Amino acid sequence: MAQGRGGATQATMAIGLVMLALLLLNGELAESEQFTVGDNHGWDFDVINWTNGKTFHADDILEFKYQKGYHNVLKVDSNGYANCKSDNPISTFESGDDHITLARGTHYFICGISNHCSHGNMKIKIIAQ
Ligand SMILES: *[C@@H]1O[C@H](CO)[C@@H](O)[C@H](O)[C@H]1NC(C)=O
Ligand SMILES: [Cu+2]
Repeated sequence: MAQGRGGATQATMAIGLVMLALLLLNGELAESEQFTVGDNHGWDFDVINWTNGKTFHADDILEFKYQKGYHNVLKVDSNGYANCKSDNPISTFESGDDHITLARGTHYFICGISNHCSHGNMKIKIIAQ
């Protein structure tokens, strides 16, 4: 009796461990990551290629650090991104230290100040998996 229960418990634990391993392999238990956009340069000119080689996931957090008033962060649609249109953003951030949590999908951010987007490459496209 005691032996039978012990066996069942061990089997349950083994199954549990296998499931845990599968979840870990799948990245399901991975904690959300925080990225400082532009790394040490922050949200600044020529940030456009900062995303190269990075993988983003839903619930990751982007931190945009910049001098308040000198830059801002506009979340725009694909057209706004392609044409650096700052007149109709989805949302506007301008604290100088903005934290944006990514939903799954494609996100576009540009700087809406002067011609920083069109002439300064201050734009990023983020695909959150
Ligand atoms: C970004 O990468 C593209 C393609 O490699 C390159 O042509 C462009 O000059 C880069 N832009 C900046 C600002 O680094
Ligand atoms: Cu700017």
